[in-house]
Parts: sequence; structure tokens; C-alpha cells
Amino acid sequence: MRGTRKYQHVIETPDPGKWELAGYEESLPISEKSNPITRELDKSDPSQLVQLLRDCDAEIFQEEDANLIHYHRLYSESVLQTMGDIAKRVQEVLKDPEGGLVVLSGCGTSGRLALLLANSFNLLLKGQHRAPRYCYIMSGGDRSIVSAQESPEDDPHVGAQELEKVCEGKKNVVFVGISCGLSAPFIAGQLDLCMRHLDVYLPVLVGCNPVSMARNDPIEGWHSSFRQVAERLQALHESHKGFILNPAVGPEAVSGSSRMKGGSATKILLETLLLVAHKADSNVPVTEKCLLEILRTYERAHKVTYSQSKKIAALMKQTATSLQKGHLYILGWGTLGLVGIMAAVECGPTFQADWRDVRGFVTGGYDSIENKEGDLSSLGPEFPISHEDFVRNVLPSVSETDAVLLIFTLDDELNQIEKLAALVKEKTSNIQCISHATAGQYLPNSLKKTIPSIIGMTWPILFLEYEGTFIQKFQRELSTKWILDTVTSGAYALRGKIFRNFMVDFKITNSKLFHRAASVLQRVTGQSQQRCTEVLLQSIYGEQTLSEQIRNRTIAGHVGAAASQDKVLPVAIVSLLRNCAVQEARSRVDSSASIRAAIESSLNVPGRKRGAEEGSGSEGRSR
Ligand code: F1P
Repeated sequence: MRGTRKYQHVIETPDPGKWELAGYEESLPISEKSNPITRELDKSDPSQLVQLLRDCDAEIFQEEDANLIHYHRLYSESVLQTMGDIAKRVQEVLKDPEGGLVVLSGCGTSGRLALLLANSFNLLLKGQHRAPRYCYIMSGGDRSIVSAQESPEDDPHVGAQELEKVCEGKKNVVFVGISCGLSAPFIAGQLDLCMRHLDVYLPVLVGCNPVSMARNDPIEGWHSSFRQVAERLQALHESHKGFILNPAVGPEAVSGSSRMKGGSATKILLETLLLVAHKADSNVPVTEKCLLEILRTYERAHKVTYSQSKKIAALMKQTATSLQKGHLYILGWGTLGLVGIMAAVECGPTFQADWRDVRGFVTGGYDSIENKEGDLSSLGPEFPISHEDFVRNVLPSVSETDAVLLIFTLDDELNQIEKLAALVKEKTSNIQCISHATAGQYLPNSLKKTIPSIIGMTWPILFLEYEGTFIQKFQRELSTKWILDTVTSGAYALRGKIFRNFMVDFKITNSKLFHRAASVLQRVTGQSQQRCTEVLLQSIYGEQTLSEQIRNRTIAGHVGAAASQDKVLPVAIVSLLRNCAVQEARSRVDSSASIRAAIESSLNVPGRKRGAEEGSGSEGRSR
């Protein structure tokens, strides 16, 4: 443990990682680096996987180390100061009855979190008999809540249009753009709009990379890169006309999977500062102490969550088995249902899962998630999300190969839960649950009998005025998120979808993911950027000889072509490692037991030269 720690930690936070050292994967932003903690993720058993992911999550709370590169962390003075400054501005908006609005916006998980947070704080206002002041925007619109839509992330124009739409007639707007990687063009477009109208907007950027690591490749059809936008925003920081809240939380456990730590950190940062703003609204001054008091509760949540590591590992193992031939259905009550949907949806883009493989359902469906566009059930079979929809459309075909996970608190309708559990048990014995209780509450025996596998979380009573209930709700949501991120990522690792700690079987559906594919290819094979891009394109187009016409296409063109292909990156990796045509590589990948096995056996081909990256911890250049 470091001697320089300023705060006493609730959990044991790890020592600074190798990723903090100068030169470690230098060309990559923190959010895309491979975390040294999880280098052997693909070789780990369920208990080890939980431990590794627990340690990675603990890095969120690690403090700045003055002896290393000066990364700002969650507890850094500058970060706490910025949180306080933003809270004060939110407080002003809350006092403006007519023209004030807080807009939270993001893509993918960041957009779903924007929805979750906007709902939480509108609910808080409702409890005080006050009108809603929060709204959310997510790229791709409300359909992205339950179905991954990655390509709208690339459009800065649509981002700006959407923002203008929700702010019509407003005079005092705090805009919070969330992009964990400081990378989404959709958010860049919105920040740019705000900076052109500072009389109305206070632009805030939330993410987990330093500005110098923000994405710098040109945004097609637009005037700036994300980094240029972030630099302009940074220049406004001193005059308090704009803010960037971007503590480093360390690389993701699965490289680039910003739904994990990035998402958790977003939730912690924003809930903390917004709660403090509401507290301040009742004339309590915004102080570092208030912020710390709340941040501590999230550390406590980490400790409580991972005290159940053994049971989480068992759930992961069961999930991996079910995903061989069956499915995982996550049925949540209240906002925990939305947290379940968030985890389920991301399995598609991250692990090339079919939308039927992992699905989330929530009590009350769209009514309870209070999305802007209302009931989306008619959009297609993946859109019905209520428990009734599950019982009607899915349950009849559930069998022993499927797993069902119920997530609830002991304040929910336990009778209903028991009834649903009994129905599920008629179809499969693989039923588990995560239950959240407050100290002094106990699960009824009848429920324990119906569901023998229970991850039971008991939360301490919080003696904190009115916001105590919300803190408890936030802790339970984050705890559930941590468990589900761990269980789904771990299960797919066990299914051979991860190589070392790289996601290798993801869909290339936007420009960020195209660059990520090229970068992983370089790091696994040790080949040059030019060669990797060439083979990536060969894999996308299924052609060994690339025509001039293909070579001249834009990245958006390549992304469009990649959308209809599967296993693009694994095929490119095997092709490069074996120095064989992409057709041969594809048939090898197709006939392998898993993606990981295909890569591993290609690495061990006799006579193959070792790549620069293998075991060395150095990096490839991606941009
Ligand atoms: C946005 C995002 C992630 C998602 C996936 C694709 O990232 O949609 O939420 O998990 O990795 O990108 P960001 O803009 O918040 O970095």
C-alpha cells in the first residue's frame, strides 16, 4: 500500500499499475490500453476472473500518485473541485423555474446511464413536489435503450440537432456530454453547439481520459476532431464557462469495454455531484466533505458487492454453461431492471452475441423506465421488455439449458417475485437471484425455498437526511451493475470470446470500433499499422486483393461493409499470424472450438516469429 494516500479507504485499493508508467502502450488512451491486472483473463477460472475484475473495479478509487505521471483521479483535489463547481451551476438551474434544464447525453451505455440518472433526479424532485428539470439524449434514440445502435455515435450533426430540440425555449442549460473514451462524435457535435451559445449553455464533458488522449482522428464531414473540441472546452475551464470532469480510472478489464469501469465511474461522478447540488439546493453549501461523504458510500458498495465473490463466480460459471446452447434472462424489479437491460444489450456489440442470448426485462416495461418515446414493443421481437412479455413470449420455450436471474430488493413485491420464480422453475432449475436488503430485513423462507441460489446483499442503514434513500438506490444499482458486468464478461471469457484481455469478436459498427480492431490486431500480431489495416480490410471484404476502389473508401464505407460480416477481427488475426489468405483463416476460425482457441493455435504454429507485443507489454500504434 502506498504511504502517500490522503484518504482512508473503505476498500483496499491496489497499488499503482504498470499502465501508469511513462511509455506503457504510449499511443493509446487509458480507456483503450490493456490492463496489466487482467493480462491472463482468458486463462482464468471463474473465481480468478471475479478477483481480477474486482481489483480492476477497485482502481476507480485509487488515488493520484505524485511519483508517477500526473493523472487526475477520483479523489484528486482538481476533480473534487470541478465536481463542486458543476454542482453549484446545477444548483442555479434548479432554482430557475422556467428556463432551467439539465441535459445528460451519451452513446450506448453512456446514453442508458443518462436515462437512468435523469429519471433518478426527476424522481428526487418529484418527492419534493417540484417539476422535472432533467432530460436525457441517447444517440440512435430510444430504440438504443434495448438494442445496440453503434453507428449513430459517429454523427456530430445529429447530436447537435437533438440537443437543440430538447432545449427549445430554455435559457439556462447545463449540458453534460458523457463519452468515457472522450471519443464520440455525437457528443463532440453537442459540445460544439454549446460553445457557440455560451449565453444559454454550460457545457460539461464527462469521461475517463486526459484531454491529451482524447480521440484525434478527423470526424468525417465535420470541422474538428474530438480532441480539438475538448481542447476548446478546456480553455473555458478557468473562466467557469465550461468544465471537463475526467478522472483516470485505469484501463478496462476487457480492453476498451467502456461499459464497465467507464460506466461505473460515470454513475459515481454524476450521482455524487448531482446529489450534492440538490443538497446545496436546501441551503447546505457545496463542500469537499459533502462530496467525500457520498463517494465513500460507493467504495462501501464495492466492498459489500465483492464480499459475495464466491457466489458471483458460481453465477458466472452457470451463465457460461447456459450460453453454450441456451440463454440468460435477467428479470429485474424497478431500476435494477434497466441495469439488467444495460448489461444484456452490450453483449451483442462486445461479444458478437445474438440479441436472444442475453436479454433483460423490467417490471412495468416502458412505463417504468419512463423513456421519451414510450412503448417501443411494436418495433420488433427484441423490444418487448416487461415481465409480462417475458412470461408470454419467452417462458414457453425456456428449458433446462437456459438460466434465469431475478434481481430485486426486499422492498419490492415479494409475492409477485415468488410467483414468477415458481413459473420459471417449472421450466428450468437454473434460477438464481440477486437480492438487496437493508440491515434488519430478511428474505422470507418461502422465497429461499423457491430460489436456493441467492446472492444476498445487505446494505447498512444510512443516517443521511433525505438523500439517504437515493444513496441506497444508487449503491444497489452500481452493485448490480458490477455483478452483471463481471458475470457477462467472465462468462464470455470462459466461452473463449476473449484473447488475453482483448475483446476479439466484436462488431465493427462505427469508426471507434474500426480503429480498435486495427489496434488489437497490431497488439496481438506485432505487425505494422499498414499491414494490419490491409489485412483488416481483406477480412471485411473477403478478398485477398483489394481494388483501388475499396482502398479509397472512407472509414464509414469500411464500417458499412463490416456491418454484414461476422468474425472480421478473428479472421484477420489468424490470417496475419499464419500468413495465410483470409479465406483459409475464416475456415480455420469457423472450425475452431472457440475464437480464442483459433488464435492460440495460430500463435503456436511452428516457425512463426514471435510478435513484438507477445509478453512484452509494449504497444502498437493505432492512430
Ligand atoms: C460509448 C459506447 C459504449 C459501449 C461500446 C461502444 O462509449 O457506446 O458505451 O459500451 O463500447 O461505445 P463512450 O463514448 O462513452 O466512450
